[in-house]
This record gives sequence, structure tokens and C-alpha cells, in this order.
Amino acid sequence: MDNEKIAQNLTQLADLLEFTGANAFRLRAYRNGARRVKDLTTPIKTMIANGDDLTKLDGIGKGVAEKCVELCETGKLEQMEDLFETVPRSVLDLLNVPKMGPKKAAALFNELNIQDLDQLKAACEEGVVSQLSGFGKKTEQAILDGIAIAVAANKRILWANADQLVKRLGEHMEGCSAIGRIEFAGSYRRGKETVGDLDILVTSNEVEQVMDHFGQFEGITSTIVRGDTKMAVRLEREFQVDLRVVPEESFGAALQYFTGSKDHNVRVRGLAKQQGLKINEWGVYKLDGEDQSLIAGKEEADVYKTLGLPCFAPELREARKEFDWAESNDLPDLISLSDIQGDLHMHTTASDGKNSIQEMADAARSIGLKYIAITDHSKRVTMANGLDGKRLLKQWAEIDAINATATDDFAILKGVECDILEAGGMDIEDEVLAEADWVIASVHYGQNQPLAQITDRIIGAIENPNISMVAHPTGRLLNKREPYEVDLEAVFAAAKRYGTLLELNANPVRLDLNDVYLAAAKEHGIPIVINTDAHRTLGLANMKYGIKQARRGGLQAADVANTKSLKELIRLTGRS
Ligand code: DGT
Ligand code: CA
Ligand code: CA
Ligand code: ZN
Repeated sequence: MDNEKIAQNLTQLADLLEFTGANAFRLRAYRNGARRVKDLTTPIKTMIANGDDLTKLDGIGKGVAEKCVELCETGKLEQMEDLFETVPRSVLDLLNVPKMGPKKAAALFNELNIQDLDQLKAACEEGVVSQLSGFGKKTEQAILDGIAIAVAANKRILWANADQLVKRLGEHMEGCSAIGRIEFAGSYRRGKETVGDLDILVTSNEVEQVMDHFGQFEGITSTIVRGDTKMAVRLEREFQVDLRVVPEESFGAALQYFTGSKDHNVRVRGLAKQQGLKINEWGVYKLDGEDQSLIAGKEEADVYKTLGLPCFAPELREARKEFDWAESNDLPDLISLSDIQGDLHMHTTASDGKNSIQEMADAARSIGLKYIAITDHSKRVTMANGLDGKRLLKQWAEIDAINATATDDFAILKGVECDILEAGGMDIEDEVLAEADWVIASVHYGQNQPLAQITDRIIGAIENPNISMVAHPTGRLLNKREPYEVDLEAVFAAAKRYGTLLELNANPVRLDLNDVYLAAAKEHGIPIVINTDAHRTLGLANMKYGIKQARRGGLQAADVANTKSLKELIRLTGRS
């Protein structure tokens, strides 16, 4: 029960209470408590174990503290279980519709008895929703447009969340002595940004024992099937996990098969056939009239090798370019986390971050980075207390002072994440931007504008000689918000022409640019910068998610600007 999970539970409790019309004061207490818990750097669990009084933390009252203790001790909240008796779980799915707050969702449930997304869709189509007070035609249409996203959000989870689940499942499975090798295959292994279900592969001769053990994993809500080699279960929120138990001699073939992708496997099978071979999840076989003999299966690399293929990095197995590259001996040497030298997008307490400049710098040093850029929001982002020119200049003077006291060669670049205004143009005057080492341009407002307008705004920023990089170029939020309309080909052409870099934002909800666009940017010869956009020191650890996506895009270290030394980076951005 980590802080994130506690916060989730508190938020969910508040959401559920909203459906029952509980008083607003209590709801606020749980929501504030959730926010507070999420921001804590010490695990609540540890604090409780130490006998600390949680109510000493501001924003956490007696009620919230009790819930925290209950969660850490029992793993659940009794009040929430009770609420589920009257409010069906499926009602919570309504909250996945973009811009649907708990108040609106509660009104739909209480006044129209809408219990799930299907019923919501039907009600919108019949025009019933727009007749509710506070809803209107426009809202109804927005809800209808958002239902597809909510449905998808319910089906696929973020890679980062799958990764947490993999860690827990891995630990659980380790407790079974009958298991030999274990791998998590499927889209998870390929590093796909969202994962539809998890595919676990283990070797064992004791299938029953392994399946019994798997069935004891906490969080399983039902077993879908249990057969001779395959078992599938459902976890909370309908998420499925498939387990396959295979003999040692087939592990490599099974790993290859269940890693996919399906399209990649279709190509592999075709290539096998051309060579008079047969491949399936049990092995590679040489066909000889009626007979067939097993020639590979134990190791994945051997499976590929017998077909004359390299053991492709899982991230490349999407039937895009990998077979062409293999044929021309041109497979990219994919980037890895240790190639990264710096992080050029992060926030501090000056805007909406949680840590100071010094704290961010120290944290970056401790994970081996050589440089960072501090890039707080500009003034247009009032919600985040964005900085105007005057505050920026003051912050940059502070950065100069901190750099001057450094005893190593670690450097902090003076930066800003400057908004591209709705009407075009930058939020900060050019004279100020010219003083910075590193200027990021971002679209945060006016995301519903038509394609030509957003494209013009971004190209306008690219043409500005003060701008170093465009952040999260499509603005998408996985499972939450579609990308805005933008002509990326035009953006790439402009970026190439003006020497402006493009970001791969490593936040697991963004991963923007995505894999396909990264490959396109690489073809255009545009250097990519992989940044965490950290809002706290812990956020710096998100770099690994960006690396996964970069690998899926076929990027090598040389394609990524922040693998370079500071000196080379500065040369690349044309600043001195
Ligand atoms: P997901 O779960 O939707 O995120 O994506 P995957 O790729 O994990 O797909 P999944 O779980 O349905 O299947 C895992 C792998 O098993 C898949 O990537 C390739 C292999 N596989 C599954 N069904 C088929 C099939 O009908 N033909 C072939 N060739 N391979 C399959
Ligand atoms: Ca899967
Ligand atoms: Ca599966
Ligand atoms: Zn940012």
C-alpha cells in the first residue's frame, strides 16, 4: 500500500460518496488528503509503523488519518465496500469521460439512473442528458465524444502501471518453487505505451502447483479459464492476466510467439515457410516429407537464428521496418538509459513544481546526470503561477549563483517553458528569452483550434531564434485527451529548416512524440530531446519510460540531443 495507492483509494472514496450525496465538507477533506498523501516523500506506511501521528501533517485530519491506517492494515476500506452495495462499480467509469467531474457523474446517476458507459451513450444519443439542469446540448455532445476515450481507458492500462503490476506479480511468482524461468511477454515486453493484458510465461513441470500459486495473487477478482497450459484471471477494473506454463525446451519459442506482435509473427512465419521450416509456440521444425524434427525452441535467440534472423529488440517487433533493416544489416543500436547525460524540462516551486532548484539539481546529480535545464511555466499559465520576464530574470540570477558555487562540472541551464499564445506568438518578450540558455515552447491553451491555426502557432515558435525546442508536440494525454490537430509533417519540415529540436516527453501519460512520429522525425534528421518534465525530484525517474518509447521509434543515442555533452548540446542549439 504505497502513497499513490492510498491517494487513489481516498479519491475513489470521495467519488463514491459524491454519488450518495454526502456533504461537501467531507468530500473535500478526502480529496485534499489524497493530494497531500501523493505529495509526501515518506511512505505513509513507514510513518504508521514508526508510530507517527499523521494528523500532524497539514491537510490531514482525523478522518483521513484513520482511513490511511485502515488501508495500510487491511488493504481496503470497509466504508467503500459498503458503498459498492448501493453504487455499482461501473458508475465510476463515468468519471473516465474527459471533463466529467464527480458532480456531473452523480447527477447522471441520481437523476437518470445511468449506471455505466453504455447507458450514458444511449442517453446522450436520445438527447435526454441535455435536458438535465446544468448540462445543455454542447455538454451532451462533448460527453458523447469523450465516451470512446473512457471506454478505451477502461480497457488498456499505461505501460508504467503495467510495469508496477509486473513487479508485484514477479515477486509473487518468485514464491513458487516449481517455477524455473519466468518472462513477461506481449505488448508489455515490447514497451507499448498502453497494455491490453499481461502475458506471463513460465517453465515448470508442475503445472497444477504453478497455477494454484498464481491464483493466490492478491487482487484477482475472478478466474476466466484454467486449462492444461493456460490460465487467465481478471484483476480489479477488469484487467486480464494470462499465464502460460511451458516446458524448458519450448521456452524460447513461446517467448518469441507470445511477445508478438501478431503482425511481426506473421512475417516470421512466412520467412520460415520459405525456408521449408515450420514455427509455432513450441519450436522451430524442419520438415522432411511426413516427418518433422525440432531444431530450436529453448532459447529465443536460437529460434530467430535458425531462420537467419537477428534476435530483434522486443521494442522493434511491430512489422514496421525491422525486417528490412535486418536484411540490409542496418538494425539500429537502440538508445539505453545510461546514454542520457541531461534532462532539459523540469519545474520547481517557482511555478507548479514541488522542489527547489537546488533540490532538483542535487537529485539529478545523484542519478548521474551532467546537466539539467530549469524550465518553469511562463505567466500565461496562471493556474501554475507561471513566471513573467521579471521573475524569470531573477530566477536566472539565482541559477548563476548556484552554478558558481558548484564544485563539479554539473551545470544548470537557465530555461523556461514558454507558452505559445492562443493568437500566436510567445508569452515572454524576446529580449528576456534571449537571456536564457534553453527555451521550450509549448501549447497549453487553445487546443481545440483547427489544424491550420495550431500548426501556424507551433511553426511560429520554431521560426523564433530564441526557441530551442517544442515540448510535447501533439499534446495528447493517454486515456484522457486526444492529440490536438496539427500537421506534423509541416512541423518537421520547419524544425529541420530552423534547427529547432523536438521533445519526447517521458511522462508516462504523455509519451509525446509517440513511436511512429519519432521514427518520422528521425528520417527528417531532427534531433529529439527526451525529457521528464519532472514536477518533483522523483519525477526525474520517468526518463526510463521515454527511453522505451524512443527505442520503439528506432532511435539511437546519436539521434537524441541530451545524450551529448553540454558543449556539444550548446553547439547543436546554436547558442553560446
Ligand atoms: P495487448 O495485450 O493488446 O496490449 O497486445 P499483445 O501484443 O500483448 O497481444 P495479446 O495479449 O493478444 O497476445 C500476445 C502475443 O501473442 C501477441 O503479441 C502475439 C501472440 N499472438 C496472440 N494471438 C496470436 C495469433 O492469433 N497469431 C499470432 N501469430 N500470434 C498471436
Ligand atoms: Ca497482452
Ligand atoms: Ca494476452
Ligand atoms: Zn513542463
